[in-house]
Amino acid sequence: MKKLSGGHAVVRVLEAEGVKRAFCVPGESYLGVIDGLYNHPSIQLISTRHEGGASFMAEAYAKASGDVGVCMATRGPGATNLSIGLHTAMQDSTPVVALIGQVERPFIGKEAFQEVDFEAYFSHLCKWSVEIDDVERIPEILHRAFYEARSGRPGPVVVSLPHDMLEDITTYIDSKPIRFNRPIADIQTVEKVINEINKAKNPFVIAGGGVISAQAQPELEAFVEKLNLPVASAFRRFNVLSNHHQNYAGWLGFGLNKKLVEAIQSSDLIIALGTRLSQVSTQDYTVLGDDPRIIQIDISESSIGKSYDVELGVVSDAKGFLQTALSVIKENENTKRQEEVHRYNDAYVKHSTPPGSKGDTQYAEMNSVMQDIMSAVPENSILTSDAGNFYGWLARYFRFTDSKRYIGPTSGAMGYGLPGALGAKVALPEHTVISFSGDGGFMMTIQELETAVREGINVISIVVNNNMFGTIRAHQENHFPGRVVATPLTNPRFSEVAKLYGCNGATVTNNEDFLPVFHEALHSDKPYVIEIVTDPNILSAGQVAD
Ligand SMILES: Cc1ncc(C[n+]2csc(CCOP(=O)(O)OP(=O)(O)O)c2C)c(N)n1
Ligand SMILES: [Mg+2]
Repeated sequence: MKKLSGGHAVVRVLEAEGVKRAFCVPGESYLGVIDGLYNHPSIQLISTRHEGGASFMAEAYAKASGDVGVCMATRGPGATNLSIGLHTAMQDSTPVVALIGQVERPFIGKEAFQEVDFEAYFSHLCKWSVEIDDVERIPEILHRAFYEARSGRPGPVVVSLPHDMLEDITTYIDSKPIRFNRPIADIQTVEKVINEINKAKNPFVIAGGGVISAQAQPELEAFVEKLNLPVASAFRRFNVLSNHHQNYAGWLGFGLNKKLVEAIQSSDLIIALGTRLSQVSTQDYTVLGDDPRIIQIDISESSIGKSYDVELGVVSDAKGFLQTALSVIKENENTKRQEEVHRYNDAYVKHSTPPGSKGDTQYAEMNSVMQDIMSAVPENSILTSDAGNFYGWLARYFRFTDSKRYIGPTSGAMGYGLPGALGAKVALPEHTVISFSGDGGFMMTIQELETAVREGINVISIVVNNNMFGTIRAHQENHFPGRVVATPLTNPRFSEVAKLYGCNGATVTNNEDFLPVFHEALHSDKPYVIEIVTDPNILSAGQVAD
């Protein structure tokens, strides 16, 4: 039993939870925690240049490592800045714990300096928000915060730490994380699902983040091979199945393949596995047709039936469900659907093959750039991205596999790409990590290049520069033709700005120059920014590819 300050007790709980990294912007209100990390032997504290960057890094770190991401910020200004990454963690079901320094207890409720009621403020944005008002309760509440972040449908938890509470002294008794099992459907329910699949004419699997977080890809692959089922990935969840697999029918999201929509609409049974069938995946709840039959399997009972009426809801961890299913399915029960599965895959392959390049020399052209990236990107790469039209080329043409992973925000948050890449690279330093951003999104978190240089986190950032908020311009042209307002941008030379930060950088204005620059970036001993100057008239991947 030791006497410890509250700040140091918080660090002891982080150690017990196995935390290896925390991302922060420091503040005086929680200096007691930061001091506990001074020269810490097992927890690396990474100071960032904006709390939005810190929360994105923690979120991407969690996705890449499978551990809980930790970020920290101070009082109202810092905590509100954290919001974007916590919102992303909520929408993406990513386990994150955010520690926030709070006003001293005697001043709470007086609208004290930078005061915000965090339990109320984050109550909708996060899975749980809690304030610790007694130093003795740090282990109990903080372990519960980690448990809440990890268990069920994972998500973000905010823990508010009053400044004076962190300075109180406690008798610290070693504590342990809460251990728990993941719910698994019983064998009768699993057999019922298989029975329904066997009875259906053309069942279709839509697989989402639940498959990725449970690391159930090998089981999904075996399951769909045995039952001959086509698989579509939910929005930005490309890694549910190798995109080279013959059962892969493509991805749901913006700019999806119309042939995939037809295939899903002609299906008489949808198996939604680890997906809540979000607005984007279903394109405003239209993709599944008017009256779909759905079996939904999800770790969280509250995700079942959230977007659609389902015929059968199965509360189960995806991996556990699939393992049970594999133990009862007989060898290759259904060969009759093979032809259809191949037809869907052919349609995906056709849609995801970039057309030949125009050979333009005034601008670099994204079809050609994507071909070059796909030809040169090493195994064990992670690609992160922002939201924006530039992402259309990545989504459409890149083939993700076990060793070529995508990490990005289903929340559609701009500014994610660069800090997301830093979080992923910190988790998996041996991997090549490449971020994709537009000029609009890159400028939202560009300052994290300093974090990258200071901490020696060598990522490659690809910035697709069309000098505008292109996605919004495209919507503007559709809905308010000829009335361009708020979407034009002027930009600095991103490659030069990168050099001023201490990175390497190059600007590419034609197709031929891209590949040599990409190779240089892959071998760079510093973070590298590749700015690609694209034709402002080509706003989406489909515009030139169809
Ligand atoms: C944080 C945030 N703010 C605003 C938006 C709305 N939005 C979506 S895409 C976009 C423009 C993106 O511009 P850019 O990054 O240059 O990519 P482009 O569409 O030009 O390829 C905007 C403003 C958003 N998704 N996220
Ligand atoms: Mg742009």
